[in-house]
Amino acid sequence: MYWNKEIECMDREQLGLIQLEKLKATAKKVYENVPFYKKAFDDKGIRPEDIRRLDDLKHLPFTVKNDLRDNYPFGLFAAKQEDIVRVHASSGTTGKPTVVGYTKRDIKNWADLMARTYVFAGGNKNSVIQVAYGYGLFTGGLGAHYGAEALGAMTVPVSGGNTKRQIMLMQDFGTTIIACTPSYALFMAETMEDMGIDPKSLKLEAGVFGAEPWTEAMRTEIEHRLGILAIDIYGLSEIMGPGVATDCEYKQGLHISEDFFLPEIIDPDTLEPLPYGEKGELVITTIDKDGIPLIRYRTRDITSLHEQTCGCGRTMVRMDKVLGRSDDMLIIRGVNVFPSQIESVLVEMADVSPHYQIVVDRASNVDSLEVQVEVSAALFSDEIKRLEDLRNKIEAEIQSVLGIGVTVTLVEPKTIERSMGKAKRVIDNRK
Ligand code: DLL
Repeated sequence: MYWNKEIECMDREQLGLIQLEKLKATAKKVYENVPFYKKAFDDKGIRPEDIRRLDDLKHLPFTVKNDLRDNYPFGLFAAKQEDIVRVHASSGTTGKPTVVGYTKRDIKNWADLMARTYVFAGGNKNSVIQVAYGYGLFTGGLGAHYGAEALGAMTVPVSGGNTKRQIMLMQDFGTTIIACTPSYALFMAETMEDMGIDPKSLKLEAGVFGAEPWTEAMRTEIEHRLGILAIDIYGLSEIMGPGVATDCEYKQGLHISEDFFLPEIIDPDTLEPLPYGEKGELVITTIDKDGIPLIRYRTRDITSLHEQTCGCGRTMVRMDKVLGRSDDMLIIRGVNVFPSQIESVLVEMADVSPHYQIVVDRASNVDSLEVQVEVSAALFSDEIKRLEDLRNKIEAEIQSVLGIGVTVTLVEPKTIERSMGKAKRVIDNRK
């Protein structure tokens, strides 16, 4: 099933022609309306008219998150303030948030792209979609909400939190699709188990999970525990919000809605574009936005792109699951570590739950990495010897994946804080 088959399965050459026209129009729009871009284009000696082929994208300037901060709050908007109907913002850990603005047409297009996403998860007008992403300045709640309405589904705007009530509503309203972060989905599964509710007794069929990195192993765990299809949805507020890319039931990477977003992968050190299949930093140019179009936005997310048509028939480029941002990469004694590498080990292990936290510290100039992970209640009350064996096994397994020694601490069930939104996996005491 498709939401817009003509676009989703379009011949790539034909798609390229549409993209080129949209790119030219976007470059002209930002050059004429955003002083920041006029200067950035002029500094590179390029004019919008110089764009003749899609490949000319590589001559355009990059945009980074700090450019939004430096132009806080509305400096990068290309539309007049009277035409902006909504703003969202992402709260960085320090300083001012980055603010994005949408015109009426942007909101309509975003809802349409989100509706496309729900169809990937098997959604249709008969679906009951429970939106458990946070509503507010975060794009998750309202983005998922407008998409569900555009699809024609019955939309349940609960936002995050109050987990027992979420579950009651799922039962009473016959929710078929749940939209939330994967870590919250896992917490919902755990809460259902505590309440003695069999997830299979619900009408739940699928989940649209994103906003944070999660591994394939975590997907299998969630699918198994909730008895649903778990779809990965990617997006970021600077580019639009949720719905930039989504995977389908083939789970072979997330289809990027290329009629709106031009993806590139670059080497983050040389800033040179990399070919399909190679891993690097995802860069996105929005080619059909009015409020805040961005040219070559450096997402910091590490992934790779694949061009082959998917088994589902869609021709749009697919990106691999994002397993981390370059900012989240830890450097421990000189070795690069992504939290997702640790997650993939833990989720595969029997007797531990997938609730974990990573604590990084430095003593006498030496970095240490501790992984705290919950064990099952049965094992926790078991003999010390078994706990010791398990701890050694996890340490050895993580060491073989990362190539560095780590300390594993087994903690009692339910001691690691549960997340209703984006999970905080890492506490870095070195900062
Ligand atoms: O997280 C938008 C969103 C809401 C996406 C709901 C999906 C669902 P931001 O708060 O701006 O926007 O955070 C964007 O989150 O650059 C990635 O690092 C990370 N991220 C988002 N989706 C995924 C995903 C929303 N599916 C940042 N897998 C991005 C891995 C993700 N990381």
